Amino acid sequence: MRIDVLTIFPELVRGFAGHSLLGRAVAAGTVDLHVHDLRDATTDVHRTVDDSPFGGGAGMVLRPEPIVETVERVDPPRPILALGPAGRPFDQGAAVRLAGLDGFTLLCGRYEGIDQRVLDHVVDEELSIGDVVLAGGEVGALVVVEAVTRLLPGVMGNETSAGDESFTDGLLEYPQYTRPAEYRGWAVPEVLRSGDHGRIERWRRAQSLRRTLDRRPDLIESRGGLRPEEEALLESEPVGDDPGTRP
Ligand code: JCQ
Repeated sequence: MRIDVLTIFPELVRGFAGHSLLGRAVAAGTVDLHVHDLRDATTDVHRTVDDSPFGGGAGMVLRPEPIVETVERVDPPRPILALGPAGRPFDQGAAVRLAGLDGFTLLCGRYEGIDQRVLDHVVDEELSIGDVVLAGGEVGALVVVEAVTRLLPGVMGNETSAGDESFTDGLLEYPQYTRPAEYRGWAVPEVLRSGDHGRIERWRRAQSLRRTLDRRPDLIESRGGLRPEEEALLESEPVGDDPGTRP
């Protein structure tokens, strides 16, 4: 998969991409990452990428020329996606769709925004990583790169684990534990050490449902509420309070 990133902080993006899972995927050639410095397409001595907004107001706007000229010179893979708070929400479904492409391009905005003509005529879609305002699109672009590349065949050590986790069936993940079985008086739930795989499966499902009801009722709502067998499971498998929701 080819991923191009257009940014004024190329070293930030390259630095992140050199590490961990993504670093190995790039080294192995599974991910062909091209990072472009928008300043390389400027012509003035100060390599200026921004200017003040028409109509007045605070802050600076990314100029169209460095972006459009970078796109023309590089001919990066489509779609071209711009990161910003006004974008369509990026979620696991969007990550799965992008993971099915041969490539795509991420444009990182900075300052108060990107000249709207770039968004109208060059960018295919705007993406938001959440209802929060960042100083620039770079961290958002890295969120997209990591969420997509970890889904590619051969990127995760465990080929099966990418599917069996939060959001893939619309519920949050159940709690996980590892050794030691007791630490500072905090015991791992007995059921997980019982060896009874049916019981473990039911406990985990009940935990996922309980957590999602408590923390993300919107996710339960969007899958159309609890099914009758899920109601029954929560009745028969008391899971107690969710400590993750304490203030
Ligand atoms: C990304 N959620 C928030 C900030 C303007 C497009 O122009 C702008 C981009 C940014 C940086 O991105 C975000 C963001 N997803 O803040 C302002």
